[in-house]
Amino acid sequence: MIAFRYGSRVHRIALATPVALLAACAWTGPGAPKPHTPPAPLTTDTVVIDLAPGTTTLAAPLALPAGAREIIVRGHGRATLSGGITIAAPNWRAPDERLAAALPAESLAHVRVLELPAAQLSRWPEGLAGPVHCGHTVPMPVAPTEVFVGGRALTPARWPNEGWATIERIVDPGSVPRNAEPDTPAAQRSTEPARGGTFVPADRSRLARWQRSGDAWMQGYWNWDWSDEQLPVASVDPAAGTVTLAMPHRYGLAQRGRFRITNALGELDSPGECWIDRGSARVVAWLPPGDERAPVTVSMLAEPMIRIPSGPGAPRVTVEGVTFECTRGSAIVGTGVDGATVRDCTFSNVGTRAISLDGARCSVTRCTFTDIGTTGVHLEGGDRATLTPGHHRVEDSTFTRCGRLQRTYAPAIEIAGVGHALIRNEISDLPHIAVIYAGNEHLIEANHVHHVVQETGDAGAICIGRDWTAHGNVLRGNLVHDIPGSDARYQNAFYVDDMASGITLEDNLVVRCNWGMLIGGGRDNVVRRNAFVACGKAIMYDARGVGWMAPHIADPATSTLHRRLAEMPVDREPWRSRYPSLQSYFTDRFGRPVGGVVEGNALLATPLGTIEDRACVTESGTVALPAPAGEGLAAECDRLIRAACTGNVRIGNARLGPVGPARVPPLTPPG
Ligand SMILES: [Ca+2]
Repeated sequence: MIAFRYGSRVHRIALATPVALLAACAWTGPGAPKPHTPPAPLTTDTVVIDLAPGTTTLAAPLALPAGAREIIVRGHGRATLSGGITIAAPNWRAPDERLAAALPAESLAHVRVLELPAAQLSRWPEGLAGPVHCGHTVPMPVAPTEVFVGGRALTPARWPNEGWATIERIVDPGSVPRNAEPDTPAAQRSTEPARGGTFVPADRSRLARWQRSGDAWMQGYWNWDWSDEQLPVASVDPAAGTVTLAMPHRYGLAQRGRFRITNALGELDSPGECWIDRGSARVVAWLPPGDERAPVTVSMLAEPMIRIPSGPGAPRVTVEGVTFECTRGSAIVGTGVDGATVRDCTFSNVGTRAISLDGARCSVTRCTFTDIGTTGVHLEGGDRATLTPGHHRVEDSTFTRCGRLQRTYAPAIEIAGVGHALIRNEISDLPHIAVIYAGNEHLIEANHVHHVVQETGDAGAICIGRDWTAHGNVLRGNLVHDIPGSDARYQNAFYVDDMASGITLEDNLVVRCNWGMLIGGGRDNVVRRNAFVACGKAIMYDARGVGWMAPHIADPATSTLHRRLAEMPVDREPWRSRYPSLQSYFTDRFGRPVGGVVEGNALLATPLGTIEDRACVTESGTVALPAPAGEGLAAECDRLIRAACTGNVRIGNARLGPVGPARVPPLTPPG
């Protein structure tokens, strides 16, 4: 099924049918089906790999032929690349006696068992994978094997079925790895052998069933509201009422923490839960109502589905119109990549990052990301020393339910380096941050972000942190709404955290958020012409550098802020001319938020908030708009959100819109 078009210097390779199972990845391997073996070396300019409608299953990354200047991977119809097993007509059966004895009695009538086909399993030599250690600062390398029914992941059997359980008492917080790190102030630094913590759950009625559930793990916000970590259970002692973890939590366990047990067969007690018996290759599940006959997919592939080539002579790669789903690893990755384009693609039920590229001029356009295990799109590029832009772009794309497995620091979009643009994306339904940016001169404009930071605190929808040299970033014309919270947990729309400096936030509209903008003590941050509607407070511009953070910037040998500033040549060009104020951060009012500007912002049914150091941060031109009474405010919020999504809005001095993906017709690939 290969079509060559030498005349036009285009080489076409067609993966024609869904039964091309595995062939796509086996061009160069032993036993590769002849029809999919590209002639080598290629001397043509462009290779087009046509994916026919239907599912092509990958047991290894899609092989891209060498020698071409350009490769286009093009999907036709609903062409899908899957990294797992598909069972179109599953034969669910009642559990056997041994399994029944391990299940909760109330589940017996509902739980069914599905044997996974050995012939298909054998294609992935690594087999079925169990839970992995992951969380904040422990990026999930590859997700566990998951089971998807009707397109949604089953939940590894857990308790509580919704939300989190609380801790009554800490017996032993365990060791605290964070205290051994080099940026911990010397007075607080300590090193001890790794030791999992022990605690007493507030509800101890289920410890006996946990004790019988081998291979159980616990996922928790064990100490801070923004640091999740999934850790294996070492032991459960029903008599003592204690649980001991097999590994320490980064910050040590705290009584204020919350947790849930997961992958515990004894907790399989509600629709949508499952447990994978890896030893006998069976899925044990209480299926969602009506899903008994739905196709089942099981994620298997640990490697990326497409690895973009790099280096001298590497082809420029375009991926368009392809659906990626059901895989344990990433969909598209590349290091040192120039000019990769991903457009009109769909990513769902991906285990880790959907796209991770480093290099220059890569773009992600009109793509949809749903139920991503960790981060949706991660892009790095550009040179900070010379402020050379990387020119990556993410635009007109939609992100829903990222951070599905790793709950914190797994945003929809993460960018680092210099000079990238995030334009007209819509991001919603996340436990933690929507966008993390680091570096310089990024443009984040006309994005629509809502219902994020749903499970965490001390976090914002769009965040940067702990860098005096973060200059030149512009966040403009974004709409952020519906982030409820409290003063105690300070959820916010825009977070310039831990003295990050040199950032401009302008013409943004913030509706129904706890706090609008939290500027954590940095210098040279400009907050102008934004509008805040029905928020708990508009702005908190604090002075933490002379407060709780003072010990963290007192010693240049341990301070992350000092280290990051020392890494940038701020006294040489182009830094010296472009960001001259950086010359005086240590000599002019060290630690204070010098150069902060709060100007021309509009408040509607929202208090301004707090500016802690008004000698350093100037406030002017704030206007309070008349607020509709009673239910009129809710209607006005809805009206403003709709208006900003569909057209141009002016409220106070802020001008923005339309936000979110441009409504353009979908790609119609050529036949
Ligand atoms: Ca359960």
